[in-house]
Amino acid sequence: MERTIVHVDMDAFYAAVEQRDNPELRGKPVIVGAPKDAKRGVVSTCSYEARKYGVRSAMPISEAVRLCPDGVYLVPDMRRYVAVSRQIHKIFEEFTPVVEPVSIDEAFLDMTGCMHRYSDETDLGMRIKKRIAEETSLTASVGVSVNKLLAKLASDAKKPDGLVVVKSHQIDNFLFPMPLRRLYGVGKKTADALERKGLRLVSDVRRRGLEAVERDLGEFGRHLYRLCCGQDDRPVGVQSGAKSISREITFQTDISGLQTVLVNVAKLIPYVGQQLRRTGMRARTVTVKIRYSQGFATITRSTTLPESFDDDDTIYDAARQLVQGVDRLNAIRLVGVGVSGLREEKQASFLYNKEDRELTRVLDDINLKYGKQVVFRGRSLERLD
Ligand code: TTP
Ligand code: MG
Repeated sequence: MERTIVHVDMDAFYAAVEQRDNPELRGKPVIVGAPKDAKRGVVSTCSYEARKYGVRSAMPISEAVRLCPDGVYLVPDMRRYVAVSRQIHKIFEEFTPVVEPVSIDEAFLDMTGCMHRYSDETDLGMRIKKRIAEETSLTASVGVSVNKLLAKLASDAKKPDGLVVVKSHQIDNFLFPMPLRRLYGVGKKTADALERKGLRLVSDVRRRGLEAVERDLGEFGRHLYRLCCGQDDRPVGVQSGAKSISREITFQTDISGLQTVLVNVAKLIPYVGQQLRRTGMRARTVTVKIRYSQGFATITRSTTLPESFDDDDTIYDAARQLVQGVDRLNAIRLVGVGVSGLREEKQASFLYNKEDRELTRVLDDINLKYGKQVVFRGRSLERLD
């Protein structure tokens, strides 16, 4: 059966909240991330006025200042953004119980079987936008299509304040001019490699044909071709989002020794843990990955715990035991830590150590504010002995 999937994504989210709450900022380039004179810090987001200057998320503040010296630079105020995030996610629930929150300002809605309430997909999209505007005085961009892949591309296609509907007979027209790097799962490195093979747009892949693409790229080629046909069966649901969260470091010079490996593992864990907590998920499995410099041999070790977790300490304890069980800890080129078996789940309250919970929350808040790990636990400091 054909599905109706909606993707909603707020426009310039943090910056839009700032402009809403301070009318003087409206129409101005607003950069949220760090003060103008900050030595460190990155751009969380910026208003569309600032994007005209080339400012982008994740750019160092210093670079933003160089591009847009007259911008208004603000420190994020997560409390207000989270409050708005709650409001919009509540609105989604008014439309359907099948909601998959993706991030603070974004969600998928499965509206299959509910369409008799609307004259068509455009009507549905307009009503969602209208409810968000009434409730929050903010704009969102909405995409409506037959699956998650297309709905997300559609919501992004006419930002800000966009509404794009892609019906099944429009899929090819919509996708053909799309750069491959915009597709889910095609990262920058992959996109660069594809471009060297003459594949830049969806239409390039489609023209080359499934057989040739599969011959050249194997299993990934088949997957890519499917995406380029706009096929995506992933269901909307809390478990179908990220299946795992991981981080890794590649070293400029190889590392050796248990202590050094553990210090690096400890440095990665706050990133993994923070992302886990931000998505409101809990995990069951911890994985450690080690790549040796010689021949790029890679090993992974995993352990699944009896209880789900979302705290850094549990991840660290499990990772430490896994590393201790590895025979060879020299000439290491890369170390990674990941969690999987994700689900949205409340932990029994007796398992919580309240103070630790509070500490984690404060660390997350600070680190989120600065867009990087500025405060961390002692285990990730190099030992001098
Ligand atoms: P996005 O939806 O990616 O960006 P946006 O809402 O600011 O802009 P638009 O959707 O119109 O392109 O992210 C939502 C919020 O998440 C964003 O307002 C700030 C935060 N964020 C970061 O803190 N760091 C990042 O690198 C990104 C991409 C987002
Ligand atoms: Mg957004």
